[in-house]
Amino acid sequence: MPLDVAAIRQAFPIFERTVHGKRLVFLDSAASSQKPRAVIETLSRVYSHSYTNVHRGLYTLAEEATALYEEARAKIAAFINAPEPAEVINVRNATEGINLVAYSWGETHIRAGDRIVVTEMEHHANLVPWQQLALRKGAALAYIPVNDAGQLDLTVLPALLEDGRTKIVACSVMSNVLGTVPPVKQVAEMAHKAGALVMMDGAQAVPHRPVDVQALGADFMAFSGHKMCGPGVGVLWGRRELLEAMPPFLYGGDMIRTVKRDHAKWNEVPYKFEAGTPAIAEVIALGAAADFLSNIGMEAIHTHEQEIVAYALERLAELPRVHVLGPGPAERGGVVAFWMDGIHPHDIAAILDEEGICVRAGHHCAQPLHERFGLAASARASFYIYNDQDDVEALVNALRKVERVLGR
Ligand code: C6P
Repeated sequence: MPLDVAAIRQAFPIFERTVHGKRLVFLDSAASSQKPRAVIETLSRVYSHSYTNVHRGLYTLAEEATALYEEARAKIAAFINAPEPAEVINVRNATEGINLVAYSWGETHIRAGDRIVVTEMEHHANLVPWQQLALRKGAALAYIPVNDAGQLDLTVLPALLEDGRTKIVACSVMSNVLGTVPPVKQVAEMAHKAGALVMMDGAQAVPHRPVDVQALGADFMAFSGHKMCGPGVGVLWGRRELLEAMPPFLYGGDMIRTVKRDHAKWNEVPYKFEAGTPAIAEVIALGAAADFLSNIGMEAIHTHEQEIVAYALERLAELPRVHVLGPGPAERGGVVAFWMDGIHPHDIAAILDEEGICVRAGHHCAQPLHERFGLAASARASFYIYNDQDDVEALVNALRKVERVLGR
């Protein structure tokens, strides 16, 4: 194992507790990760020592808080290799980041007759904003399909791009259900040749593997702080020239340069897109989360998750009633969604909970994808830096109990 999981677990206070008298086996980091002491302490330190509003006060404390907030922006920019911190916009969550693009860029660039391309594996957050934009504008919405192995079928893309009607392609860097890591770089190259932009959803990728927005050729990338050991905030990154040309998404304080009775002028990026008081302490703590992950090493985290997911797939194959969605270990991140013959995923989750194991059950905000596989729901185990083979062992043993209790 490339990570010292025992030492990492020590850094997370939550693992000191038990659930139903059992060791906590947390397999739901794809929904939201746990928080290390470094992040919790940063939040506490900011609130007890350095908290004020930012970009407003002229006193020492306000300057300190502003500096910490902007330092965090720079850390987050470095984490995804953004060319400059000003391209990083602090938002509530990945969902808000994508909505920002769909409203701001979308309202000004999408016209009747244009086409927006999404994929069948998108989370609702990178699907519904585009679907609704298409409906508002009278544009077409087209899907890149997912094949039976859970991979994107890119053979349809040239035809969707060649007529020049496609203006943006919305594509996840990693599926939250299949775990699939599609060839987004290739998607971006194809889209750019046809004059289209790419909105990459990095919510499941940025916390788990090195993500370089420049190397991937992204135009926009949204991700969630709460899935990468940070607090409940999100990030939108966009190329500066695009952000400069986009109108604000929300109006109010801080995003403004001058306001007259009948018109207003906007602040520069990124402030133009950060209307109102941001989640100051949380953003600063997200900077601490980026430091925490960088110190472990994103490459090592990725290798660790590949090893653990390969082991999980091998062990789950021992269970005849379990059917795993998605591709083999080489093409997926640390997410394993599955269904069991004749057993509802909610019942699986309930029995696993009795064993102290947290998994998610439902459609995971990816209903069209579940429909594609003829399912209403699935159970999902997702892995992170604090999981090891013992957790997989616990999962497999608990699934045997599910079979004993509920199998007919
Ligand atoms: N997926 C899951 O359990 P927010 O909630 O806005 O921070 O992230 C939305 C989001 C966007 N894209 C992908 C690929 C995601 O997985 C998520 C969040 C969680 O799978 C909660 S639904």
